[in-house]
Amino acid sequence: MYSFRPVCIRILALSLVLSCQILGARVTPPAPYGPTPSARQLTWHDLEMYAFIHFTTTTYRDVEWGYGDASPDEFQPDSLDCNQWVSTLKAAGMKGVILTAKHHDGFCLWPSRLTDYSVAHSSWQEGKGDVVKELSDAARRHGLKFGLYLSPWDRHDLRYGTPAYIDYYRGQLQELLTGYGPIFEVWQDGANGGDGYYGGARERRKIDNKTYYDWPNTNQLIRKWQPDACIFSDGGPDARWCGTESGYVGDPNWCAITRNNYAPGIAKQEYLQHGEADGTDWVPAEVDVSIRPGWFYHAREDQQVKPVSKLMDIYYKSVGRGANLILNVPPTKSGRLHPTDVCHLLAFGKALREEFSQPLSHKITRFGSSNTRGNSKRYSPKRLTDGKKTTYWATDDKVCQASVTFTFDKPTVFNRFSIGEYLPMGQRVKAFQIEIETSEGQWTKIAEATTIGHKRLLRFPDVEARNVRLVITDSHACPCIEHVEFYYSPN
Ligand code: FUL
Repeated sequence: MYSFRPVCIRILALSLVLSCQILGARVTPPAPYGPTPSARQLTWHDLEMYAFIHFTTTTYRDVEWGYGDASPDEFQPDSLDCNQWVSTLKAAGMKGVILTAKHHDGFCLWPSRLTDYSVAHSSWQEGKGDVVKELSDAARRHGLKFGLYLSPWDRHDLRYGTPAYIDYYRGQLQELLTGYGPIFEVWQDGANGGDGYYGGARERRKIDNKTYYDWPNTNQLIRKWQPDACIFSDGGPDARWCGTESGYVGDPNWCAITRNNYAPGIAKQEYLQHGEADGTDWVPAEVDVSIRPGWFYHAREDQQVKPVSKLMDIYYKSVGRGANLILNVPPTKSGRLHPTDVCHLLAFGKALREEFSQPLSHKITRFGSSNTRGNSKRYSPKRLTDGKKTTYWATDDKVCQASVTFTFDKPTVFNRFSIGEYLPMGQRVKAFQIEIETSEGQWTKIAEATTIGHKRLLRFPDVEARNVRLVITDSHACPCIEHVEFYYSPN
């Protein structure tokens, strides 16, 4: 007798096998190349841009590095308004804010129980003020992440240079990292100028950058108190200095370095600007730059606030080269941001929104590729524009040169391009270019670049084309590209 059930089961099994193949379940993912980011670093990459706030007694002395002898009473922000800071920063597109809780002058912006050199010993708000609390609360209210800078160099404290100071520094970190909610980044400055007040000694103190601070143990404590915080310094461990304070990271920019050669104060600038293609550790670059010439507010610099065009240039040379950008905005003596800084920041936010306001990938009707991993849908070039952070276009192993052709529904004008690698597979691409097909059927290069990493942004004059090609010209291993986007910017 004809049995219907086994046939059904066979058909079911066959269609399961077929759909598995079509969906690419059988195709193995590429192997990661080199070091890869931790979960906390992946979250950090997505922040892209946040602000720095430099504020302390130094603001009132009109200098950059306070000597450490200012009286706590000199700190008098009579109209402190952290809400104004944060709402301005948010409108500028910042995703977080990092405060100098203590700069080199040693004055603490929170009521530390471990020193009498703090807001608690100032006549400001009768010793009841706490800038760390005000800013962390304001940041959270506006949905911005909060981070802290605690200067290792302390020109005020008598203990500086002795082992007792390290206990003090760690005790301060504990107060800050356990008392103010989640912290996304801890900033360790490598600057160490030597001379200072040091409890009245007024002398030059030299420490050995490599051994004095015992960073490995301090960093373990930071991990204990704030496991999700990224630690920034000249050598990481999580994010590195970009080797300059002028507002750019090198090109190429590799996320890897060989970490053990660097620590706060131990930096090779040229090396940190580019990272190392074959570095052993994932330590991506952060670009620190101020909106003014100095890090602290000086009225004499009111005419030198960076204009939007310069801020945009910095953005393309930091975020647009796969780094994060930390833009410093120093409050004035009153405790508010200066109107010029506010005006430039708001205009910058508007310009950024305009820059990326017209994405065009939804107009792409056809995707072709010279190679797709295992011919699988899972790694298809369509993944480049699906808006998902977990999918990517990949090629077969050993295919390190490959292209994707995008066909728009009609000839389309664009002048910006964004591309990002799928970072859990490491940083792979060394060089790529964008080409358009001319009306004569020729392919012409319109832009080229080196590394990609989290994001690469390209600006070029308007071009019009229906067929556009992304060509990966060189890669350490088969490329794994997470997104591409085309934009038309009116700017
Ligand atoms: C430098 C410091 O010396 C500056 O004052 C500022 O804090 C800057 C962000 O880092 O190394």
